[in-house]
Amino acid sequence: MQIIELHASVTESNDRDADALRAELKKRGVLLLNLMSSPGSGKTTLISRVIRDLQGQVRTAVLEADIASDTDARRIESLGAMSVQVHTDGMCHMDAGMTARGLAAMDLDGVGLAFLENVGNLICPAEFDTGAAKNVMILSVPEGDDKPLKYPLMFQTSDALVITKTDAMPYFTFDLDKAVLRARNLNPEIRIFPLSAKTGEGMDEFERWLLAELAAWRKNG
Ligand SMILES: Nc1nc2c(ncn2[C@@H]2O[C@H](COP(=O)(O)OP(=O)(O)O)[C@@H](O)[C@H]2O)c(=O)[nH]1
Ligand SMILES: [Mg+2]
Repeated sequence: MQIIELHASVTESNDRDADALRAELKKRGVLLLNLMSSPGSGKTTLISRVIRDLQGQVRTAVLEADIASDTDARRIESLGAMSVQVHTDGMCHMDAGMTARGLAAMDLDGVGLAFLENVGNLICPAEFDTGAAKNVMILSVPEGDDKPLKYPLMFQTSDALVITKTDAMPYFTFDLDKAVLRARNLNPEIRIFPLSAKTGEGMDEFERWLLAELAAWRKNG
């Protein structure tokens, strides 16, 4: 299990680093997805489910970013997928240089999907381009349907919104229509996938989207 200690990148332009990383990953045919959410909303569980469901169809690599511990990277490795744990030196987000250094520690040959599990919070990760092809925000049912009102930037910068833990819907006051409407008000283009990584309900549609995005990424250019 590899753990890398990283500090904020010192280059002057994060956007330039991000574009350079995106271009390199495009050349290699790797679709990098930046997963952002509150702690405990279900990022690692979702990635684990995708790895299991798509085993044999696509190779997956996972970059786990946390302030401490290596529990998430171990969870991913126990599924047989490649994973590296990055410690962010107390920082609440990943930048493009850190993402590039984390990915460089993995052998990406033959990898199709790469997930960056960003540091859990809904604020700073939204402000930094990591070089990912797609930003995916995860909102879980227990967090409530009002999060688009409180953290608008996260919804505005995401290409897709996964509304997870739908199996918990009977136990919480969560109005799915309201959540969808509020997210679309901020970002009319956002793709929305209600699902449960626990029961598997709704996973199909999300996984079809991932594979379609990978195919498009590899085709254009
Ligand atoms: N009921 C239910 N629990 C879930 C689901 N996804 C994740 N969890 C639980 O939520 C907790 C946090 O999940 P985790 O994947 O570690 O969240 P992360 O901090 O965002 O990576 C764990 O106890 C998971 O078992 C789901 O779809 N349904
Ligand atoms: Mg996690």
